[in-house]
Amino acid sequence: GPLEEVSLPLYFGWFLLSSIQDKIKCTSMDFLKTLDTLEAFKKHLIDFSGKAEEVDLEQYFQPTGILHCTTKFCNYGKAEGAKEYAEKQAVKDFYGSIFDLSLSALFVTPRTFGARVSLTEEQLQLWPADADAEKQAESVPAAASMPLGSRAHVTLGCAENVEPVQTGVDLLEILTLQQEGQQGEQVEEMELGTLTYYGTGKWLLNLREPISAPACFSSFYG
Ligand code: 2AM
Repeated sequence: GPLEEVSLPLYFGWFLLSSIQDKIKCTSMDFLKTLDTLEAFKKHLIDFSGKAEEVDLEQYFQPTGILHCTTKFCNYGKAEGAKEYAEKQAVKDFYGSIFDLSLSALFVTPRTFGARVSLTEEQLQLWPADADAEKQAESVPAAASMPLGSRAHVTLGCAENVEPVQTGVDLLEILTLQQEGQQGEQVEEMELGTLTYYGTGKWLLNLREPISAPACFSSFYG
């Protein structure tokens, strides 16, 4: 098939359809705007600016292009397990299919802004089985013991000089704190859901109503 004839892509993933991209961009910008004005956020500004100075979060995070949830970063075949992933039956079967992704939380750190994706059993068939996506986040030691697919996310923005790969690392850090029993500090009931602070600039908004996002499973060559 066509997947074998050309070299492997930069990555495989779910690409959000354009109608929902606009909706998510609006919702996420509204969230940043609100977060910026909260006293609780201002109290911890030092995490973001190194000084207690105001930050404009909408400027702080640069958009990173088409919204997607990476399943496997292949780096044109140079990444470990890339070929095996491309040859998985589920990858071939579902290539080009539309899925409904459930965006269950928004999170903000001094480095990244993202949305957590809660995968269904069917969607997990497209997640690298050996959890190497998790292993790639070597800077989070406890990540190995997290349930498969914990890292699934959509990057919504990155701080200056931060690579998008950091978003998954940041999410795993927050989930690891949760798993270790850290409750965090519930700071606010917002219209969208409950906002919790996990220390050192880590904020998580659990969405009351998950956002359902139609997305096409495909790949990106760049
Ligand atoms: P992201 O999934 O957090 O957005 C191209 O760089 C895409 O591949 C981005 O979407 C990026 O991060 C993802 N990516 C880059 N390097 C990666 C890695 N080592 N592991 C997993 N995903 C990676």
